[in-house]
Amino acid sequence: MTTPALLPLSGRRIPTLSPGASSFPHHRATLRLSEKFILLLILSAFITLCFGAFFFLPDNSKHKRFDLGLEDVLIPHIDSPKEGKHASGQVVIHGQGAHDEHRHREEEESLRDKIRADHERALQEAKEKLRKSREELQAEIQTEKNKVMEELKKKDAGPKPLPPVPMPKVVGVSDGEPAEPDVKEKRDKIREMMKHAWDSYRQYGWGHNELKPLAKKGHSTNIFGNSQLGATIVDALDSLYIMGLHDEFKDGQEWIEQNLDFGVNAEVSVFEVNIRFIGGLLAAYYLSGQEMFKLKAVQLAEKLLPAFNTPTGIPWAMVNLKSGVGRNWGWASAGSSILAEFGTLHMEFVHLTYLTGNPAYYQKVMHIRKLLAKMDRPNGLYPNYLNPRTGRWGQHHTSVGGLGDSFYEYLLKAWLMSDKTDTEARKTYDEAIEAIERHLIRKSNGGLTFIGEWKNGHLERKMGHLACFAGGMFALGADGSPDDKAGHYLQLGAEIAHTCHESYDRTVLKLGPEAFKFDSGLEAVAVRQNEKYYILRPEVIETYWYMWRFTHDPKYRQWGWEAAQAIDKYCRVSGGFSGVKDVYSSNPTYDDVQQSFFLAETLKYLYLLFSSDDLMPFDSWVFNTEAHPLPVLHLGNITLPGSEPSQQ
Ligand code: DMJ
Repeated sequence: MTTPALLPLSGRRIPTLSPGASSFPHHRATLRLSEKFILLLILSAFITLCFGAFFFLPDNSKHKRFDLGLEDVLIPHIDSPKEGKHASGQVVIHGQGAHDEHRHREEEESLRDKIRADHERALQEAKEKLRKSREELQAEIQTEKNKVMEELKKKDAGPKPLPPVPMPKVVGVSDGEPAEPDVKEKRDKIREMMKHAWDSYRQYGWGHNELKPLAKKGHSTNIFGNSQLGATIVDALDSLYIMGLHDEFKDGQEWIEQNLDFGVNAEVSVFEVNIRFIGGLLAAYYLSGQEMFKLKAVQLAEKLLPAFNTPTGIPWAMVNLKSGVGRNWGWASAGSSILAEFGTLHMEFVHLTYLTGNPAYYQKVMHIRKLLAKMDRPNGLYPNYLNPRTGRWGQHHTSVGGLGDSFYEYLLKAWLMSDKTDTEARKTYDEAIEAIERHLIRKSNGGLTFIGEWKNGHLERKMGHLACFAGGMFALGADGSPDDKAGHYLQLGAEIAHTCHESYDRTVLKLGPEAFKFDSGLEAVAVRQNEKYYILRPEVIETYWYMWRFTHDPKYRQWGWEAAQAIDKYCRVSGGFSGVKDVYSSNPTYDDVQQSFFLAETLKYLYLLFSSDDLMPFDSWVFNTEAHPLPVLHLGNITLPGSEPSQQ
C-alpha cells in the first residue's frame, strides 16, 4: 500500500483504512498518522472554503463594484463639498463619527437603489424603443408594399373608368368623297403623297421618331430626347384613318401596341409630346374606338405630370420621362417657360380628365389659366416668357407666331370643345385678340395685312410662317365674337390667308419662307438667308382649309393645290419628302428631314381641303394644334371631375 499523499483537490478518491487492519504496536504510529491526516484534511477543507468563498461570493458584492463604477460615470453630481473622489473612482467618505458614517451609508445605499432603478427603467425604455421602431419600420415597409401593390393593380386595371360619362358621339367620320371628279383626283393625289411619305418612313425609319429621306434612315431631335418613340407613327395615325389607309393604320396600331413604352430615360418637350403623342393617341382612340390608344395616352400623360411640380404650377418645358425631373430651355429668357408651350395643353388635358375621371389633368390646366388671369399684361398683351419659379413675365415679347401662337388657338378651341360652355375661355380669347389687333396687326404699303412681333414696346414688321395659322383661327372664332364682329374677323382671316399666299407666290419654288418682312420696300419676302427655308410646315394650308370651309371660295382650293404641287415637285425624293433650305433658289438643297407634322397636319389639311364638308364637321370635332381631331364634349349636365367650384 502506498502512503497516500496529500492530494490536491484533484478529484482523486482519498483512500480509507480497513477496520481489521489496526494493532497496538502500530497504534501510536497509526494515531499520529491519523492526526496528521485529519489536520491535513481540515487544512485542505479550509483552503477549499477560501477558494469557494472567492468564486462563489454573492452577486451582490460584484454588483457593488460595478455600481460604483457606474456612479462615477453617471452621477458626478454625488460629489459634494464633503465628499471627494479617490483616484480609483471610489467614493471616499470623510469620517464624521460612527453615526454620520452610518447615515452616509444609508444615503449612499438609497442613492444606489435609485440609480439602479433609474438604470433599469432606462434599459427597459431603450428596449421598448427598439421594439417599437422595429414595429414602426415593419409598418412602414408594409405601407410601401401596399402602395406598390396598389400601383400595380392600377396599372393592371388601367385608368379608372368614368362610369356615368357617355362617349362623345363620333360623327362625320365619313368618306368625304367630293362630288367633282377633278377635286377627287386632287384628293387622290394627296392620298398618294401620304402613302409615299408613310411607306418611306415604314421602310427606312420605322420606330424612329422621324425620317431622313435622303440618307434613308431614322431621325430624331431634342424635342423627343434621345428616344425612339415612333413619333411619325403616332402623329400620322389619324391622317391614315381619315384617308382610308386602313392597312397602314393597322400596322401603326400594332407597333404602338407592342413597342411604345414611355418608361424611357429621355428628356422630352412637354408641349410637343402633348400635341403630337397625346393628341395623336386620343384622336386615334376616338376615331377607331380602340381602348389601347386611350390607355397609352393616359400612361404618357402620367409621365408628363411631374413637369407641373414647380413653385407656381407653370410646367417646365422639358421633363425626363423616367425620372420626372423637369427643366426649361437654356435659350429661354431668364429661365422662363414658354407661353405657347404651357398654354397648349388644355384640350388634351380636359379630354384626359373626361376619359379617366382623374381631376388632376383638368386642375393643372385650369390652374395655369387662373394664374394668367391674375397677372398684369403690358398693353393687354401676353408676353411669350413666364418664369415658373417666380411667376413673373420674362422679356416683353409677344408673338402670334413662334412662342405665342397656339396659346391663343387653345383659348378659342377650349370654348368650342366645351360646346361653347367655357365662356371664360372665349372671353380671354376675345380680349387677347383685341390687344393683338391693336398692337401687332398692320397693313403694309402694298396693302398686305400682316401680324408683326412686339418686342419691348416696338413692333417688328416681320411675320413668321407659323403665324399664318392665325388666318384660320380668326375665321374659326368669327362666329361668337363680341360686338357683332363676326364679319370683321372672317375678313381678317381672309386677309391673312392672302398675305401668306403672297409669301408663297413671291418665291421661286412657290413654297413659303420661314419668316418674311414688310419693311424698307419689302413685302412678304424673306431677307435673311436663315429665314428662307421651308420645312414642310402646314400653317398656310391650314388657313386655306378653314377659309374654304367658311367661305367656299374656290381660290382656297386653288392655292392649296399650288402648294401641294410645289411640295410634290421640290420636296419629294425617292426616300420620302424633305424640307428645302432656300425657297428662292431654283436649285435648292434639302434639309433631309421628313417632319412628323407633315403627315399629321400638312397632308391632312390638304386632304380635307379636297374632301366634302361632311368629313370631320366643325360642330362635332375640334382639331388640336397638331391637327389631331378631338370630339366636342357635349357635357350637358355632366360636371367634369375637378371642375366643381370648391376644387378650382
Ligand atoms: C406643329 O407641330 C404645330 O402646329 C405647332 O403648333 C407649331 N408648329 C408645328 C408645325 O409647323
